[in-house]
Amino acid sequence: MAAPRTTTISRKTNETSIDITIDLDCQAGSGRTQTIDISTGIGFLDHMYHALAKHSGMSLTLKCKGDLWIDDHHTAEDSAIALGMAFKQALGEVRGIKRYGTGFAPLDEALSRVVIDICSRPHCEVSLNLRREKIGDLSTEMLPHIFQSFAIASGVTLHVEVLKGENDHHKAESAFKAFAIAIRKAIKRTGGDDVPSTKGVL
Ligand SMILES: [Mn+2]
Repeated sequence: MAAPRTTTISRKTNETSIDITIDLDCQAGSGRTQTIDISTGIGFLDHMYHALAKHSGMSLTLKCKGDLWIDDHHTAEDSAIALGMAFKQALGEVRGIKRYGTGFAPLDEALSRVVIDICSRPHCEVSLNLRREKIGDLSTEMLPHIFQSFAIASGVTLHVEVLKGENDHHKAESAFKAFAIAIRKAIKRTGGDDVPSTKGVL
């Protein structure tokens, strides 16, 4: 039986206070119960993290109390940083996993593609083509920033593209679902203990 890939972290600053518990191995058929409990104070952000957890097969509890009386910036940014830190910590050494993952997800007319490389080379390219200023209480400019913050904190290379779509809610949600699918594939265990790199270390 492989070691559980789960962790709990707290990240507290003058701007946000965040507690996360994550378990990467709760996909259907795993025998582990998937529990998702997200509360950031920003409804649309909760909706995106919930979709990410659900479709990646994670259990995720994420509580963020941020300075929303200023705006949504610190809460969106710091929750993504903390989630990236928790993901990296739960995954542990990059060994015995697929490493690369690709996800495509439609949501009605919208279609997104996400490619991830769990490689300790933090890099992020995002193209969402969002048109509105906000979706619910989340500024659309924070959506690329969320992907970037996660990539830097977790040390992954991440390419996120909305390939088509009209509705901004659909476009953003399809991107998070594609992200979830890419993660699910990349963290899948090979059954071995190999480091998936010609360098011998990641
Ligand atoms: Mn939705």
